[in-house]
Amino acid sequence: TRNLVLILGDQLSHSISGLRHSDPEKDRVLMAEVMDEATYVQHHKKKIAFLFSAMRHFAEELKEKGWTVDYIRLDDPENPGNLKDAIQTWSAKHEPEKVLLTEPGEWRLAEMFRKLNIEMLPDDRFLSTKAEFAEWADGRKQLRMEYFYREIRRKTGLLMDGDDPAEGKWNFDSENRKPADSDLFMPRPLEFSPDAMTSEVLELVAGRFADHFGDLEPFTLAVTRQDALKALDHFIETALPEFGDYQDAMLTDEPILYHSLLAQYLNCGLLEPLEICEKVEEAYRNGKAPINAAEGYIRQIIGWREYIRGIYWLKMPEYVDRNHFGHDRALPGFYWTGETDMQCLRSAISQTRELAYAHHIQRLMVTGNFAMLCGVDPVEVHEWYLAVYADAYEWVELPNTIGMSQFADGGVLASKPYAASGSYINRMSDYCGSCRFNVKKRTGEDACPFNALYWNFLAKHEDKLSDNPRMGAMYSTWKRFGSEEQERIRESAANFLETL
Ligand code: FAD
Ligand code: DLZ
Repeated sequence: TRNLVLILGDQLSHSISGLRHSDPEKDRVLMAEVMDEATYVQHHKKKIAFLFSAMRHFAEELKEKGWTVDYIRLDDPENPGNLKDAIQTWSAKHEPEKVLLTEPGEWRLAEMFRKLNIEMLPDDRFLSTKAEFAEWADGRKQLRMEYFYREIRRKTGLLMDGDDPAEGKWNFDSENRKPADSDLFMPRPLEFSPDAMTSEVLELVAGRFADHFGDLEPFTLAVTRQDALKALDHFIETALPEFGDYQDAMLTDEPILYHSLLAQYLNCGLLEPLEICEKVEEAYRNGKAPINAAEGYIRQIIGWREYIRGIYWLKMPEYVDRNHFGHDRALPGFYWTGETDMQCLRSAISQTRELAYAHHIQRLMVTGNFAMLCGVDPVEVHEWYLAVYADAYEWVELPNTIGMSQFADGGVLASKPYAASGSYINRMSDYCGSCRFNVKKRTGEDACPFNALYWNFLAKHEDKLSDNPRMGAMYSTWKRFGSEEQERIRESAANFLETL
């Protein structure tokens, strides 16, 4: 053997650099299902099953293309348990000239491979490199996604008419904040029946990970590129046109609304960012989707996703320890059970347990917002998000959690905390109508807890937030409450926090 090429669970792309730099005639591929990766946080059962099945299908595709693949299954008696031992044992077996891989998406693994002196090739499945992001960030006072995004629009030519953005504006977000009504004709994502290989994985996961969070079945995710492409086409045809309008909306009985459910395919390599965006642009150019939908969608992928990755590599390893507000409360137990009387949290957490999915506003403005208002330790919040979503990998989850949702980085990523009271949730959802708490009330036992928690949070962190020009109006309102109402709010919040 010349080279031993390691392919990780989130590197399931035929065009990945590790394979491009190798030769099926001379090199062999190593893939391993290992307990360490499956348990370093308690990943959702569906996430583990999804990834193991996608890995097995990918290994088969590689073999069909002529590669020699050593695939170590979790239940293989020789399973080494972790990636380091897998490399060392398989290197001893085959004595390759060198071991190589595409750099991993996570600091922890990158450090481990660096220490082993293994050759790492850049991961070019992104539209910008780490170095380009660092260069863009260098010397800027503020790192705002919007400006980075415009550069990628120019670089890729996506939604550009010559030098100008399509329809004269870079960003149509102001049109994308409509609440939604339940609709019998709402599109549904494509569902895929488990084949024999997936069924075998489901049995394995049921046996080995019974104590992990989440429902394993029904299992309807795609596990091959071919099926992920079908899911992409289906989204573009059925949901993209409304994606923009209802991007921020939440409904109890509609966990997915007009979202694409594509992040898990994109993040493990079954789909590529540019091919998704090109298809979305094509739908727009053919009159099948309006600009606010196409621009809004493309911005999530070439803007937010790339920007988040840039922040991760720019700020790690210290970023994970950021705790701007000094929050130290334990994560409430109901994040694992959904058992709470707050309808919004119950709904978002229950669907997370069932589907390993919640959409962005549920993650940001329900579970994330609540954790920040309660003062939960950001590391506990981070480990929860990393575990419970099928699309979660640290490079994308961590900045979204630490930066965007908890403001624990003190404003590297967001210009102000995404803190909101019950009235935001009421405006954007149908949760409050069926909730035991009254969203209109600020204090008292039956008041929506988000309300007192919100004002209590602002009051508590006045020293850190009141200078922020975007927070000024809220602090003026707080002052207008007067000291008696302020005291009632503090007491209501304290009473509620006692119950957690
Ligand atoms: P859609 O709503 O259809 O959006 C389209 C695509 O845009 C997504 O598939 C995703 O690739 C990309 N995207 C959208 N928003 C973001 C964002 N903020 N950051 C990066 N990419 C984005 N996304 C992950 O992929 N993995 C995570 O682990 C993750 N953790 C998050 C944690 C928190 C606290 C928050 C607030 C957000 C997190 N996100 C994460 C971002 C976003 O919520 C998900 O990408 C999205 O909900 C995935 O569902 P979808 O594919 O239906 O997305
Ligand atoms: C997330 C994950 C899981 C659950 N299991 C494996 C595995 O058994 N083998 C593997 O190679 N990769 C796995 N992964 C993905 C890795 O943890 C991933 O490469 C890092 O999270 C880097 O993004």
